[in-house]
Amino acid sequence: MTTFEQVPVFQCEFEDDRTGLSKETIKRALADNLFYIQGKVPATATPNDYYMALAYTVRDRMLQRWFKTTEVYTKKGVKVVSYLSAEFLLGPHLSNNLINLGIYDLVRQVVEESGLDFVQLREIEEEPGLGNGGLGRLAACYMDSLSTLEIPAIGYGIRYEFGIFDQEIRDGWQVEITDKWLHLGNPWEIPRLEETIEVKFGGRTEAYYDEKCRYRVRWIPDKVVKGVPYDTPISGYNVNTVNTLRLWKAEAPESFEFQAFNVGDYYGAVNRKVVSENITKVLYPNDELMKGKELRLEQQYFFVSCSLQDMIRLHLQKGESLETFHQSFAVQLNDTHPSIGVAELMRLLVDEYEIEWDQAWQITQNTFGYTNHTLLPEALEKWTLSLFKNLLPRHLQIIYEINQRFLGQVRAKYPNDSDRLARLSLIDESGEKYVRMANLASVGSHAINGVAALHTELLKRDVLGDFHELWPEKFSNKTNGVTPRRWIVVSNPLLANLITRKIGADWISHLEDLKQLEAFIEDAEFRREWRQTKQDIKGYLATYIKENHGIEVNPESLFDVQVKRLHEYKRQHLNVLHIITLYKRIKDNPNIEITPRTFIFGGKAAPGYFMAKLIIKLINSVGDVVNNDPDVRDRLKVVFLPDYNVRFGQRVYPAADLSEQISTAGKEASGTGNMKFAMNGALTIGTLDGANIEIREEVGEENFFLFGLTTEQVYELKSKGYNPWDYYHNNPQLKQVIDLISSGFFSHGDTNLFRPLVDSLLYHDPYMLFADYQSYIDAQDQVNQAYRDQEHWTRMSILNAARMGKFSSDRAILEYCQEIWNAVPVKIELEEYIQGRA
Ligand code: B1N
Repeated sequence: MTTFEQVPVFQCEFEDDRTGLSKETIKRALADNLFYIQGKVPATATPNDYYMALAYTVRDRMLQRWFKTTEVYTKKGVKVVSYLSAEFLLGPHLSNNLINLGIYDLVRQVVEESGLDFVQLREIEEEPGLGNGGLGRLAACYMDSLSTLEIPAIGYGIRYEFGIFDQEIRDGWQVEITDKWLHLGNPWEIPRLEETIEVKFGGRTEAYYDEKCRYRVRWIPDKVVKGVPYDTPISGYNVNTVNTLRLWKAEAPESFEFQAFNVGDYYGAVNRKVVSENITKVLYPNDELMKGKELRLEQQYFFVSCSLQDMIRLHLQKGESLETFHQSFAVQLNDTHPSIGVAELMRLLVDEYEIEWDQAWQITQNTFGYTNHTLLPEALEKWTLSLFKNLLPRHLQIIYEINQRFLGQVRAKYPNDSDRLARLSLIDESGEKYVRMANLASVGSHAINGVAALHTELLKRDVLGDFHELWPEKFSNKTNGVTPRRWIVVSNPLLANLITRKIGADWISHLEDLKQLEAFIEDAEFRREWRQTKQDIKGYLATYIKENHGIEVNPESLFDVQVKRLHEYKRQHLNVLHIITLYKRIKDNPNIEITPRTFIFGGKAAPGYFMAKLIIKLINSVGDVVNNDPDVRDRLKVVFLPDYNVRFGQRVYPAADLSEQISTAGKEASGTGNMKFAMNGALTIGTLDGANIEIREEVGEENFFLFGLTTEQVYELKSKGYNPWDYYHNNPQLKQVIDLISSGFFSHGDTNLFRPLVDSLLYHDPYMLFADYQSYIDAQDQVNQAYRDQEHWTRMSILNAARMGKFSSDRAILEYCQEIWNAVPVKIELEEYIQGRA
């Protein structure tokens, strides 16, 4: 029999010709892909057809590298990082891949010489919004860095048919629209139908003795769902490595449907299929809120089981035995969302592969690392025992077994300490019983980390304090980072070019090199160029806002930006209190000298989060009044830009002068937007929270506008009894602002509209806006002063960007590799005839 490799036409020597990088070859590839893949000729082609042809042309130029990289996973001795995340907020692929492949300018030129509008085609791409916010975007940045650092890695997640909803604003209120990102096809993914995996749900367990008289348990599920992998290539910058992001789609298995057909239950069979396929339909849009919905646990178990089975298959294919599984894979849990993996790996090893419990436990602990991303109590995942038992009966037994053994150890170490046992237990028995997923992840992992220095300290002290006491050696900090490829090179080419002209291009993969910019700080011409670059980008954003939202903004004004999910702890409403304060000042004294500002907001509220939605309405209502008051004379503008997403982030970070990072101290685990702003030369106004602390440390306190209570002061004030009324009564300015909202001034006389918000502040103020109000206003006044001295502002802006080396995701990934994963780079070598090609 001939194998495909023996058939000459299937060998790749003509690859040069097919995916080469001469202009002619690229031009022909565009025409070929339009005709042979899209099935269109120019006479009938839509802009989307051209976009698809372009995307395939780029994807084709990654395939050789992708295959070579994938081959590496199958080599003995290569350790692969497996990043398990329920969210990957990738953003548009096209530009990012062109930059990473080093062919952006070339391809752009060819597209334009072909008579097509490159920018138009680029904007057609639907971004995969498979995440809520920072956690999902972090996973995407980490995938970029893993490839760039040539670390063998696979990202595993869920191929949601509907990602994060699209946001519209109607009459100032958020309206959610389903995100149909797949409706015109997705050229970046390849389904691998032959690697489909089966996942079981529900049913019951049964004990039995095997042929060697060993006690065993089998799981008799009542439902089986197929997981179909869809692979997306993740290119690295300036290297051959192209790693894989493998996202699972749920499908009903045919075999199960036939059973139903045989008893004549046609409707039941089809309905079952629909129900199974629901698992990967939609991303839960509740950022940092645990709702305990069964379908969410199904999603989590579904993708984790598919992924672990996939890893086991790859491991066994290498000819290795499962005893060495942890030497093949380092599996990182991106928060507790995939933490059921601890019980699932135990089930696979013990039940399916008949490994003894103790050894299986060793393997499991050596395999997993757990990253915690939040301290907010309402975000900590826990599942009722009844839900768990219905869906995953075998896993519940395994969790009980893990718990019993674990608590045995605790009892030995701390005799007669029942409170401690109750706190450490995997089961919360204080009321209705729950499985605590953070405890499961902590027990089942060899490494536990927080995402910024302060966050890790608080984690060790509070949420996982007992675990820290037990196993201090498991804990470490891994401060978040973001990829400078997407967040500078792709989103801010003007700044990237300016930097490269000064210091060369090495900074793109060695962000510490930005330090070299400090040498030019006294160069007046460089400062002028820096300032002009920022000005140009602000101009682009102003044009975009005008064209897309019909609002005129002054590009000379200070661009003050807060873009992030809407959440009370992030305090977008504190920002609004500042806007109203400035507005009052103008109303009281219309000729007052005031630094012109444009306040730009963006962000989505969870659809069921009433207070967050009311804050959006407040921003828009205040905007209506301020933007239309002739006394203001365009010195203040307030715009809420709908549908904040990765693509809009790429427009807005580069255009910001001021970055608002104003969460209550101790609440924002890290933040990553804060890093994207500063890298692009924005100054930060912020509290001592999350990574703000480290950013301030790096850029220098004189280049950062600090305000607000520290975490300690927040605790102290709370414990001695915080009373927001004291601030209201003692601060006339604050009182005026609050009274103005209450009076209906921003709501056409309706005194009820914002009452829930005002009452929440007056009676509870859980995030202590009132306590921080004056300090925030004072810091904003300093911002105004500083902005008036443009030379000084520019110096501070340059220093911010120059000192951001630490916040590259490359640094973060290197730390994970060295301190948690024990993973090393593997160079991907290409055959000679492909070298120097895309
Ligand atoms: O993770 C980011 C951090 O920079 C942010 O500070 C943090 O708020 C964010 C449940 C979450 N923590 N927890 C979530 C997301 C979705 C969900 O369903 C929780 N997101 C964060 C990256 O470390």
